[in-house]
Amino acid sequence: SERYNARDAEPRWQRQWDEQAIFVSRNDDSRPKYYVLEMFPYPSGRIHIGHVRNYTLGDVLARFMRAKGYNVLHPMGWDAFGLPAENAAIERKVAPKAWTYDNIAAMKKQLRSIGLSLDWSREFATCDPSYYKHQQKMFLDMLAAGLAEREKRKLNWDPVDMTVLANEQVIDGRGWRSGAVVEQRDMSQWVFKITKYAQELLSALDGLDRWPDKVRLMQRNWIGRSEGLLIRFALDPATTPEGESELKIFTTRPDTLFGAKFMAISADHPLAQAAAAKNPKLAAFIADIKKIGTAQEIIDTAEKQGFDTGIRAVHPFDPSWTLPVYVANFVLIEYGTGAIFGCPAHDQRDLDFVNKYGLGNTPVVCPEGQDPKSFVITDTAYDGDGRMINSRFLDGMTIEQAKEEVAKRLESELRGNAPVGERQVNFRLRDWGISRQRYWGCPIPVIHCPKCDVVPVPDADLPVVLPEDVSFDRPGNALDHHPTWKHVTCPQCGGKAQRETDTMDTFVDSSWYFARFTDPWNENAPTTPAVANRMLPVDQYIGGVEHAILHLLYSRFFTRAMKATGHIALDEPFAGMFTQGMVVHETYQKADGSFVQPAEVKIEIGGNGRRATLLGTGEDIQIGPIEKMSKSKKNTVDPDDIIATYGADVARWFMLSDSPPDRDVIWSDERVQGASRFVQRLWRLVTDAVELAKGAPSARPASFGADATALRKAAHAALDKVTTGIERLHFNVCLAHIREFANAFSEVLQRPGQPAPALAWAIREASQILVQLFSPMMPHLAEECWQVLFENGLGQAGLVSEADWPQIERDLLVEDSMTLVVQVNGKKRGEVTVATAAQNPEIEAAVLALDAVKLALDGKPVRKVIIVPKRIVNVVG
Ligand code: ANZ
Ligand code: ZN
Repeated sequence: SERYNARDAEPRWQRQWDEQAIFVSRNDDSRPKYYVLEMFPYPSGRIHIGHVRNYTLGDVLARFMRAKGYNVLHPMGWDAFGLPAENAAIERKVAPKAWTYDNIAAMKKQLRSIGLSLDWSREFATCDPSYYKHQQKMFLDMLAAGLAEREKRKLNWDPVDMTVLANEQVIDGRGWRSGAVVEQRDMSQWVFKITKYAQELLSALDGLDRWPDKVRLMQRNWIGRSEGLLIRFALDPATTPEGESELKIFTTRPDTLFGAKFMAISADHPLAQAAAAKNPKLAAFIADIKKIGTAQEIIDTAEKQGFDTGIRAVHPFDPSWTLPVYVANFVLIEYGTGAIFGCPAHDQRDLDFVNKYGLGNTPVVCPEGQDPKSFVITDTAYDGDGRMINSRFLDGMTIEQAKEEVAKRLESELRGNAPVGERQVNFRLRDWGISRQRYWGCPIPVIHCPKCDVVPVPDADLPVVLPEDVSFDRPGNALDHHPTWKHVTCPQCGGKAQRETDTMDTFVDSSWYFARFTDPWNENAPTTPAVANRMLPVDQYIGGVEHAILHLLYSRFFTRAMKATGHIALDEPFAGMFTQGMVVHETYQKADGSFVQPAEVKIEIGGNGRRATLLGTGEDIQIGPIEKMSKSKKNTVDPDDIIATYGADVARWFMLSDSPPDRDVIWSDERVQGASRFVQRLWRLVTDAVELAKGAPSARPASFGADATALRKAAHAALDKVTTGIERLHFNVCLAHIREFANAFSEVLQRPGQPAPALAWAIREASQILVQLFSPMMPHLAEECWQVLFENGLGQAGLVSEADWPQIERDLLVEDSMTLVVQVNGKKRGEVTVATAAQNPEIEAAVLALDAVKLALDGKPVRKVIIVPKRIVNVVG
């Protein structure tokens, strides 16, 4: 038969799916719903291979669930705001809007060529005014509900991108996009009150049992709940600036109070400011350490530095005991009270600090089994379990008992009218700052009036549309530079006023797009609650683990905010979450260190392993480590090239084979070629089967011979395993079962002679099952095969993409043989396979006939044979 021609078949089937609109999901469909969503792409200009993996994973599930009879929602759109569009405008003088929509058109064409079962009728881009109009409305709803606020605070300023960044977007003290060292600035900005939901966002993680544990753990850590005690330390008046009398600290280790050696406050603490007013050296120190970023990583790795303010604090359990108060660079203003007491023996930062300033340490927790007298701390703090020592009334207690005792005593002790200690729960999570000083984003719909302050844009004036006549001839925010856009009259007093020129963080756009997909046609509201509540949550969300914190946490918050403002009636947007691995590739380098693309390299496998040379020149190429595909390392492959050369089905099959979907997959040309050969093999297999099964009876035979039964068993076993494999997203395992079944099937087909009618019927059944099994992974090939079956009177009319998933005949899954371990005198000597129905005398005979058993008995008589049903046979000699 002829070779399967993907280049001809793939576009043909894609057109047919489109014309028949089979992947369009209707909101009035009464079947149970299943919502599959992959993280929507940023329209950078080209689909990369990671997208192909991401969307293929979702597509397999979507196609499978459709075959299982669900009303599948599988939409696609564009996360279209963001900085690259502005950079393109600056570098190439193209308008951000034109650049973005051109990219969308190009990428949409690429996505179509992958053969995804997407409902394009719901497509939108977040930069469409018809989308962001609703986002602006929700912002105003949140403002009214106290979930959005204007706040003045220290902000992460990215000096290269000239914008504010959220804490989440500062990685190792640098902007996540620009890589520039982030500066701290005092600015007013808009925040979403995500902290109002801190506890709820934390508690609800327990219920997300179809999320990866590691993602839940990352969110837990990010939210960072800790239980502790707020303690008011009195300050010695003789040492303290006017107007200050106490220092409030937050501690999670009140048990270690008797090990305290110093107090430390943040450079931004009011007490530090007060002390610096009269102390120029301290002021200089403060200015110096403020240059460092507030990112946790920077603080953790920077050398500990402090400056003694001269102020002395009084120990809460001993009025004659005072502690020096330092300004220190490792205390954050944003956390707790911006002040701590330091217990060096049990906290590494504190220990590094005292070792530098010679303040000493006293251990107060002694590990079980250690002699307190010989327990000394030098360079490593002890943060483990143990009993209290050197701690007066706490001595001998466990840490937990001591914490409780200290809390109780300080809670009941009053100074002024207030207790000295107060239990408190603290969260690391900060409110989400959303103001960005950028043009290409969703305008924040408020107006600043000199008389009325902040005035919301009236609903009737939404959307606040981005102007298109902007210029990027100077750095900063093009919206702010626009000659007229920001000048408006105040909706309240009619006086002169100015629009807010900040736009929203693009993470806002992606925090609710999944909800918009449920009814993107609603012009009057972000969602149609009845529809959204029925179609949500997303049953399976798929995307990269790089979004484990930012996007997933924001979406969980935003869903709650939408609930609070009446747009939706659920809390959790994503019932199932799957984080896929990356596509990685070897790197190739010339002798001068420059990287070359895989397509330029020829690999030969010789006696000394693999050798690489440059195509054309033949110059030696160094094969480097396997790394994430990146432009700089030139180890990328272009999906367009792969699809043009091999077809989409091969790319899809390759993406799913070898590695579990949550692990990295190594791109390998050899294996892609292997996938390509497998496509041809399947095609041949089906066309061969058609020839042999042509005369098959249409009615199911009353009985099947051994050969027909064996084939049917193989087909239904594969069906069973692939079904559960897809349900569990174990796609690589499914592929292995399909290969195994294809092998067994082709053996049957190679037998000489024309098959008897019952076997012919079984061959037809097996062909149908096989084609359906691989149809979620290789849908084009499957359509082509399905059509051939139908044209030869062996299959069903219509598209395989619309066929019901085959029914498993459970009777055929029963194993008819079993394998038992054979032991002689308790030692394993081999295995025996017998019929499941075999009786003990039969099993015994089979075992004693084994050479390995005779050898082990070495002529000794058999005294007894013990049979553990279905598992072990032990021969005692
Ligand atoms: C005394 C102490 C003794 C502490 C000890 C720890 C160990 P988590 O668990 O993350 O909540 N801390 C409090 N506020 C701080 C701030 N603004 N900047 C830097 N550090 C701060 O951490 C709570 C602990 O971190 C607190 O408990 C405090 O140090 C420190 F053996 O108090 B601890
Ligand atoms: Zn006004």
